[in-house]
Amino acid sequence: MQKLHIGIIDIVSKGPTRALYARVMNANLASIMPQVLGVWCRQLGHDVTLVCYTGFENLLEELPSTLDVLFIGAFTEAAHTAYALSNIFRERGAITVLGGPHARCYPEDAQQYFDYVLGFTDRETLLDVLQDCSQHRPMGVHLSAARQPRALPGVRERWEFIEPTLKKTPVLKMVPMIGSLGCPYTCSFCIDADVPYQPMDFDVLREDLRFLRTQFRRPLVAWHDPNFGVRFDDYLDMIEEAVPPGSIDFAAESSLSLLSEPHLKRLKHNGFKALLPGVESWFDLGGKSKTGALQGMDKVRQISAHVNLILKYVPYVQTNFVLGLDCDEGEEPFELTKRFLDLTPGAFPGYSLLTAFGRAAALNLNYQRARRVLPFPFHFLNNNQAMNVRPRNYGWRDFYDHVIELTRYSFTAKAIYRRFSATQGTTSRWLNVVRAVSTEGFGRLKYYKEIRARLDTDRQFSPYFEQEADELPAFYTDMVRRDLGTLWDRLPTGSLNHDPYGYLKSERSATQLVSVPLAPAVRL
Ligand code: B12
Ligand code: SF4
Repeated sequence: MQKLHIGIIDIVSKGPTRALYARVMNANLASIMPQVLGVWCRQLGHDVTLVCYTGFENLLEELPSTLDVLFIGAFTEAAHTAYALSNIFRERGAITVLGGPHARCYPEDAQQYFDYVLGFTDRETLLDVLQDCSQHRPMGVHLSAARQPRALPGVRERWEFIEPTLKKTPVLKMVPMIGSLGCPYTCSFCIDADVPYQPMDFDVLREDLRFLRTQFRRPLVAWHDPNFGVRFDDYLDMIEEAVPPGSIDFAAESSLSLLSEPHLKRLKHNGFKALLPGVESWFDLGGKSKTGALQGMDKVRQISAHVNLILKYVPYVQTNFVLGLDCDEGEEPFELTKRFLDLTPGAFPGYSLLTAFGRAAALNLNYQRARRVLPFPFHFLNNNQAMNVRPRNYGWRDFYDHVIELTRYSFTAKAIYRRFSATQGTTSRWLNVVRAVSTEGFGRLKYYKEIRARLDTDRQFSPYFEQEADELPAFYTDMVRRDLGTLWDRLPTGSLNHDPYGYLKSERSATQLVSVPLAPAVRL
């Protein structure tokens, strides 16, 4: 194969920004797969330029103007940024390829704007693309490996891409690692519910941890595993064999069911500084949090006691909740979350508005069948700027009133102070304060209030939310225009809109699927 000039963009910012928080945090959101592709492409003898787009770069200057192929990794919230970039680089003669969460969730939409759209991607999938390497327009080709790759290049091999990315952030430098793919649990709302669990190569992980200690005085590793610690002892044995206890700081997403007290002791001993367990709901998903059939206030008490126990061992804990689930009704779920905050002042609450990300989960077919999916542009699908599923048990005004009240309660001066006092460690304490007073706490409260006010005052809002009109309120179009900056002019015609029922339409010919209940189960 001839030597190709390959560009890779890892989009972690929807558009240009100057925000201080973005300067500190965005490079820490870098994804693993774009770096993996960079390693594989170089191993195949190609010339690679990788840019992690944090919102501060001029991509047209940083990437060569004569690329043969451009790979873009994007979340759905960055789909329009990716579409505009594809448009620009296609005009310059490049073949464009999209991968990442957006490609997995909305392939049929992305195919209109890319030559290739990739689902699961292994070395062979990459080879197929590079060998074919031709224009597929107007509809791109959708390719996916049969399963997740068995192995991925580790930190040492990805270092040539990790190092320049981390140079972009002045203080906190998180190295992305992954110890497993898939998950043995099958929570029906999750993109990994059908993906078999597989550990990555322990020898590579061990070597990577040792290597990191040669690069930093005290490295900080963010595990990107969907559920870290499923084979708990194997992973902790590996860490203990690799490095002296506590010489590396770790952050991970783990389900509560994995965080028993003996496990917490071992995590503390080995430098785990941040954990992000999912609570999701007080009325469902008990399997994930090991609360079984417990519901309501009983579940609040049990989870609160568990999270307070975690906080004794791990300084930073974020508990994740989904707002607007079908099992929720009335003010009780919101009130229960407030009681949880009272009982667990040290935990930072992460709230997500229920969002159906296209093909992410079979459960989304149920929402589509019930015609409950709204066509909010991808730009707003990041779990907070829009909720694209009409709530089953709430009117929109009522729902936003509850969300506003809960957000306000979570970030009052009193709540911030209580969180500060109940948290150990300077970094954890101040990180909680910064998150509360920046876009995440105060920022979202202001935004939700604006949405709620417009439901009463903006004549375009209510009909759109009630699915009586398709016309996107100008408020949202203006926001995309502002956020995309100069990329707005390069958006392909019609690409602001997508078919929110694309998944259902493509599945219609297949056997009628049975309704998927919101209950987790464990696959052996
Ligand atoms: C780790 C993780 C994070 C980490 C790291 C993010 C990152 N930049 O990688 C953190 C905590 C920072 C994070 C943040 C967010 N996340 Co997140 N996250 C995950 C998680 C748990 C694992 C993803 C992962 O790395 N898997 C391992 C990789 C190797 O596997 P994979 O993702 O399946 O990728 C395969 C293919 O897609 C492909 N591929 C992947 N990338 C690329 C890139 C290219 C160029 C190519 C060709 C191929 C390719 O190859 C891989 C191997 O087959 C998933 C949930 C899950 N269970 O998957 C959610 C998930 C990806 N996150 C999600 C969301 C919504 C977010 C946030 C918007 C949340 C928020 N409100 O802040 C932010 C956005 C951050 C950003 N813009 O970068 C959604 C994405 C939905 C969507 N369609 O956009 C998911 C699916 C969870 C969900 N709600 O269902 N997240
Ligand atoms: S525990 Fe459930 S939500 Fe978490 S990664 Fe596994 S399947 Fe997904």
